[in-house]
Amino acid sequence: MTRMVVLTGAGISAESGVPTFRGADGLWEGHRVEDVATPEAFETDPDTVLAFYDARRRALPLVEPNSAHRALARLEGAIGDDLLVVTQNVDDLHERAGTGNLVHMHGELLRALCLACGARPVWHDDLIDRPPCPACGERMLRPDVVWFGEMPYELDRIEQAIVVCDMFVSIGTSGSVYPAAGYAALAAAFGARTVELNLEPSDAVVPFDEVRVGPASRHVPEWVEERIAIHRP
Ligand code: BJW
Repeated sequence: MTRMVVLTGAGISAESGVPTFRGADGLWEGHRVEDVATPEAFETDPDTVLAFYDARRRALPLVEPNSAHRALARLEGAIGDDLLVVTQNVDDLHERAGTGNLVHMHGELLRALCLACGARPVWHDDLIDRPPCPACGERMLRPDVVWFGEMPYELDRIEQAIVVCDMFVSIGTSGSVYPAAGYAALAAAFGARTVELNLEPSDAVVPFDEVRVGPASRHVPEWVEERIAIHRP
């Protein structure tokens, strides 16, 4: 049985209409994402940061998973727990497509994080008006997303899956943010085959064994159908 870890980034959701971070039409246009996606930016100007995430949360129901998200859900249907999808995305398109074995390493737009008690309630409303935390009542909720300098979620689970996987696949990520940017090299060091599916090749530190260049909506379904055909007895 082939054990796989698939790492996804903003590129997989781009064709659903969710903007990527870097590049011409990047989400933080005119700013370096490294300067604004920080706890310091939130401390300095919480209203701007809360309004920014409120707008992105409100836009989520307007977008739909695309054929790449759906293909990964089909792959899980075929190989089950041998697939772990690790997403850097804070949207909910993987789960809406049907992926269950999923880690949101940079958090989720549809959760809030209470700075008073640490609760992470599911959250669909705005945060700008400082609503009370459902767990402790304090009005100290922030978006449950991981900013620069903060610890991503479930790193142990991710690394344990990578060191035993046979294949590591990176989809639609620029490979510019650590620790995710180091995962392909980690997988390769432990003997996995590494594959990149991206609109443009990323700046990988260690070259991938295979690179397919083009839109995720085309390459991911093709790659998944190949994997399912190989898996079929
Ligand atoms: C398509 C497409 C189509 C387009 N089809 N493809 C060394 C080791 C460890 C840490 C560091 C280190 N050096 C520096 C650090 C610190 C820092 C870091 O990485 N800095 C860099 C600037 C160098 N990292 C951190 O601070 C992280 N925490 C941390 O390290 O904790 C301590 C620790 C230490 C040691 C071990 C473990 C931990 C936290 C990083 C948090 C990142 N947060 C953000 C914001 C989240 C909230 C939000 O959504 O607003 O996460 S930043 C932003 O970048 C977001 C993304 O998840 C992340 C990655 O971006 P992504 O997904 O790659 O998007 P883009 O836009 O960059 O690229 C899009 C790609 O899609 C491109 O390649 C296109 O070609 C492609 N594409 N259309 C296919 N149709």
